[in-house]
Amino acid sequence: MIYVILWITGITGILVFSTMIYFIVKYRHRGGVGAIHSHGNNTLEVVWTTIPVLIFLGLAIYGNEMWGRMRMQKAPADALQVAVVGEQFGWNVRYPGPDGKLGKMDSHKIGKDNPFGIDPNDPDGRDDFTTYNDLVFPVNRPVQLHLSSKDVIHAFYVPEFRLYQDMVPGRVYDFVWFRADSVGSFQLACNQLCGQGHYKMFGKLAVVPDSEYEAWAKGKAPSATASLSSSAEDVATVNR
Ligand SMILES: [Cu+2]
Repeated sequence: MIYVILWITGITGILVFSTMIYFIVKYRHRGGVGAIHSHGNNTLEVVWTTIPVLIFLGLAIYGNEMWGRMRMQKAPADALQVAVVGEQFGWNVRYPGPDGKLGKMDSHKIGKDNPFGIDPNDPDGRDDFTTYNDLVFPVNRPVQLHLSSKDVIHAFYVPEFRLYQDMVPGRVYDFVWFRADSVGSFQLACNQLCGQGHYKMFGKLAVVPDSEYEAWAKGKAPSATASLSSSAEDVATVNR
């Protein structure tokens, strides 16, 4: 799409600038030649309005089609499932435990005390663990994200991944997935102006070899949000 747009704008630019230079030379000031007064030309106005409208409409339909196709590409079945929930001003992150299954998220259950909207009785979630502003991903392994927000609109943005997705409260976005192909340290930035602390809303993000990821995950205690406690009070202390 970028190349299509580059061609259209490139050709338009060349045509416009050639015409402009031609006119500048042809209608330059010469002694004894008076200026012509023009009140415009309705036919020309209609033509040069209609053409861009059609081009923009075409690009919008084309872009929507491409976006639809991108979203149709489902994450591979072995993708690591990770939930990320934005809040003012930080990132709640939830990883599956040894069973490899992430507790189901329900946007209706998301609240101050339950940022992930997890049902405490869901057995898949019992061994999940959580972090705050700390993300570790294994290299060369697909990662499927479950994105949401607790309060206002935030956006998951990692420029190096070419990955950007707004997170609107009340919705869980689970079509975003990626495969990082080299190790490194990156920053997860919030890309929606979400309040006074927006500037400091960033997460530490590391892409590491698989074994290093496994060791890191093993060292994390299971989140008690997923434990037997269903009292909101207990859940709150755990997620802080
Ligand atoms: Cu934010």
